[in-house]
Amino acid sequence: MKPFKDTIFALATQRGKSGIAVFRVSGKDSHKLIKSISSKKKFKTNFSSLNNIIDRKSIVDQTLTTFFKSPKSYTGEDMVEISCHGSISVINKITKTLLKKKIRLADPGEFTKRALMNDKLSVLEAETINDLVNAETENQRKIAIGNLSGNLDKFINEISNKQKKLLADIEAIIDFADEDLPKEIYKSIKEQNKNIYKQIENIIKRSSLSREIHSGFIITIIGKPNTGKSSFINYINNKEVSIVTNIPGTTTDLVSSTLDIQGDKYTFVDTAGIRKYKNLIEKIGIQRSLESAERSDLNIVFLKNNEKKNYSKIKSKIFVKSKYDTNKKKINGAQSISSVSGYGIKNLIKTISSNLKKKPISGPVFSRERHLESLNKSLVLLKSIDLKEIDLAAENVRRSIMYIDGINQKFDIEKILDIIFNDFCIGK
Ligand SMILES: Nc1nc2c(ncn2[C@@H]2O[C@H](COP(=O)(O)OP(=O)(O)OP(=O)(O)O)[C@@H](O)[C@H]2O)c(=O)[nH]1
Ligand SMILES: [Mg+2]
Repeated sequence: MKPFKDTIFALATQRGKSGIAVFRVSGKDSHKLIKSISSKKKFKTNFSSLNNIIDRKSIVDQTLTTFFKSPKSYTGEDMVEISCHGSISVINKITKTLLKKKIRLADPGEFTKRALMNDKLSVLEAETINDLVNAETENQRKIAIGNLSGNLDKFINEISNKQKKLLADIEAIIDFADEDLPKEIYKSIKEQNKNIYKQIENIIKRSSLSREIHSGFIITIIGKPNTGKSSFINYINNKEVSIVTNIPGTTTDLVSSTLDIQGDKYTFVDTAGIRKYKNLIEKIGIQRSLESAERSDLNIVFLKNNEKKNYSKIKSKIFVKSKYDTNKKKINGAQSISSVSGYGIKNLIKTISSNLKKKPISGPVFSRERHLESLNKSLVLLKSIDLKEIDLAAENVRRSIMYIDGINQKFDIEKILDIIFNDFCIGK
């Protein structure tokens, strides 16, 4: 473990009024520090106890304090967690009390960085923790918690070991060219290579799908003025997101709202719609509607009558006619809804999600650009391997190993020599 010089602290919970708030302290002075500001003078390791935080002999707050002894803590260092009452004044006072002790405020992610440096977490696990903290929907959470169990590292190590075996076999051809090598070795090398790059291809495919889960789907609402676009947005959000009036042209700018529908993230964008404009505000609003429609995954077009042909240039769309409660006349190819009675809205949501929903993803996925770039580079190298140019083939495998190992940052080319002699029976 590499010891860090200073001791850091941070509020681990959101700043604001809440039942409790939690402070974290990490570093070699944690134990000394907590004793110097506590009513308790002895802290049993990894045990929570009732403890008054004291500043200049007066009680700041009654807390639950836990001391974690290195290396059995999140960061691997000595750590303290203080669960205090969650008021702004308590949070401020404890912050001041801690700052007087010459420990410093932690940088963003510094606890996890220390955990990483102290080998409590792998690079991939540290990245996943961030995904878990930022997960907004059920599917994002599922992916992050699945990845936290170390299965990304397992995947990388498995691919890396297969690549090293492949390299060992290729190097055997180079090093022992004059000796009797089994004829099947060329076939075996090709098969091994194909097996590796297929695995990489699959995980890249799965990971791209997971990125959609991360960023979610964008759905833009367009249509003539007064067709009930904003009322629909307010109905599904169950609150006044957009202004609704009977004046045509009420909505002028884009109004976004995000919903979790069956575990997926959907961002609905209410717009001014697409129509003739009378002034500059309307012109800009309509321009923005078109831009939003262009970048969205699905567009919902609210119809007044049967003006479907006006929207022939709009990609992936479904048509809707609202106000069913007052006008039951249906339009062919459009779903009827009402934002007053709720008629047809469940069905419309079903249509939207079945249009967009991808198969649920199982198994490890890589969510970061850094990972996907390395996987892609490694894939290109492996696919280019030609055993007629054996030296170049070996070099390509070596470089592809570098990219794969770079994902969880361990690179040990020496191991390959061991594999040649342990795993391959030369001279037999
Ligand atoms: N009865 C009934 N009235 C509705 C329904 N949806 C909207 N309205 C009314 O229709 C009028 C226009 O509704 P909005 O939701 O503002 O329509 P919009 O398409 O957003 O209009 P713009 O923003 O002007 O483009 C308002 O008076 C709403 O109360 C509905 O389902 N039933
Ligand atoms: Mg509107």
